[in-house]
Amino acid sequence: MLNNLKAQAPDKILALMGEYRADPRDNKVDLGVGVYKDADGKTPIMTAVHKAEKQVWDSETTKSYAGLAGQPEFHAAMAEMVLGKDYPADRLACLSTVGGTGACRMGFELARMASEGTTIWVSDPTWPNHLSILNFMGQAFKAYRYFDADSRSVDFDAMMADLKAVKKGDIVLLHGCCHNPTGANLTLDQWGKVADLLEETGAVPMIDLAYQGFGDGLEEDAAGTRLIASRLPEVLIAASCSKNFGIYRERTGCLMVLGAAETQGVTQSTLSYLNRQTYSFPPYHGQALVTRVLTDPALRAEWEAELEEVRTGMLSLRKQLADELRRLSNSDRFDFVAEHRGMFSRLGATPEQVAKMKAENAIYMVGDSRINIAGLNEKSVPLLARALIDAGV
Ligand code: PLP
Ligand code: TYF
Repeated sequence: MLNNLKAQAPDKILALMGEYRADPRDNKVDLGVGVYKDADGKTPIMTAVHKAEKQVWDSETTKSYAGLAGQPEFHAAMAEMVLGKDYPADRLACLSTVGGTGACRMGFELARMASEGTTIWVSDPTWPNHLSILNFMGQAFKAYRYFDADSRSVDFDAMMADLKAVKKGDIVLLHGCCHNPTGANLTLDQWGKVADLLEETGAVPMIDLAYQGFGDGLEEDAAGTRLIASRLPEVLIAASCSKNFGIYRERTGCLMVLGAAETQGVTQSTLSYLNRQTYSFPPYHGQALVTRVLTDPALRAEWEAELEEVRTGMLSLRKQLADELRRLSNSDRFDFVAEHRGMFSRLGATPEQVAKMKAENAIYMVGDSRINIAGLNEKSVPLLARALIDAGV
């Protein structure tokens, strides 16, 4: 039986992580996998999260099974964070999932059950896992143009032109903020135009929100999602807690589904069913941590301050890199680095240039020239800038 299996191509981002670890050079710079790192290259446990963890440890009296769909208090806290205090609870169904990846997967599964023959529209480019999951599911999908390679910004006209072809019941997958892999994002005005188009066509938005708090701020990063949620009758939101709470390995995420109040009950039971068919109960620990952090005022304030530090730290690295590249290139062609938001920027280097920087400068970035800004520090910014210019980017 097992000899029927074919080797699967490894995840390129995770493979790069392994390659970096094996590199003996001590000047190496890791700009690969999307994990936040401080100036010392560490991925710390946030102090508010650590305190919440102690509280959970002190107060927890059982490890018996908990909710199949997850914990209602986690759902309420997440809904409030993502949708705002006045979110429509009577129209909302929630599912705790195995990370944001699990939320994406369950969202795709729900779409497939609810909308026969649906096509899922994804940005070109998008997070490679979206594509690999859709391929694995045998789910039909199409790409819409998103990124203008010359300006390294959103090609909004092209995006809208492609999305004109969506049909009623199709799903349009949007990155809520901090687009992965490009770093280029929609303005609020553009979100409004996307909402108009979705209203006209009857397509259903699905928003992947994996970096809330990493772009312009916790509230600001939810603005596009909230606009869509206020305008469209049905919306899917796949939220991840991995980055903004720094709890990557706890595998914590939430799929939120907004619909008519009459469909809320069946939607909620379908979500529970999806968890049950896949792994039964979702991981509990991360939900408990996030709930405590979001609902305890002191922990919340501490977490928000820490998250803000992470966000502004990445912004100042962006500015430093853009300034350095402006100086070295004697041009403004790298100014987009300071315009982009979130952990990532796609720099526009060719695969050959990316390989050259890895070989000659020990700088690791994803093959499409996506860099993780948080992998930089004050010392490595000038090294990257120099390497980019020397490689002819
Ligand atoms: N969606 C996007 C766009 C991502 O970049 C990520 C990765 O971090 C995720 C979803 C989900 O991450 P996780 O499953 O670790 O929560
Ligand atoms: O894009 C990234 O780097 C993050 C982390 O299979 C990640 O989203 C990368 C690959 C993967 C899962 C998570």
